[in-house]
Amino acid sequence: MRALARRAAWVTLVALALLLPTAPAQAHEWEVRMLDRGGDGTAMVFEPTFLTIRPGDSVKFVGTDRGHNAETIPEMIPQGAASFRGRINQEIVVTFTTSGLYGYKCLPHLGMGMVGLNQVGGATNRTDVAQSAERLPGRGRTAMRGLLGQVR
Ligand SMILES: [Cu+2]
Repeated sequence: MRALARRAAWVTLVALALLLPTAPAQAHEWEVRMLDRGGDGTAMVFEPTFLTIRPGDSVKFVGTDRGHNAETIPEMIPQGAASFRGRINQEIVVTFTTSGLYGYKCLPHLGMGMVGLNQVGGATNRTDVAQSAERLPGRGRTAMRGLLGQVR
């Protein structure tokens, strides 16, 4: 009787273990810091400015210095992908599920060149992003052109 009860408990445990959801395979969380000055002396930057990641990975935008945010630039994300918008000083974690290029900016410092680019899988929307980059103001435009040059 006691052995039977123990066996029933085991069967229940195994059944429960089989029902547990499995973690997504090798999804990685990256970190992008929002800085007043980058490692090479450039003012107002995201670091790293360009990231190549896999679909399912996420990026944490860290407010290392104050007065910055991270938000997608309209027309610079893949079709059907979700945009994101952090508030000033807000740390956000964004999961990228749709493949393509994601151009983003710090709203107060766009004209100073504070933009970033994430390549998620293949660069499916490269032409669209390159066209939109030409409409960015000031150093935002030149910075985004440089980032697009890193896309493979
Ligand atoms: Cu900023």
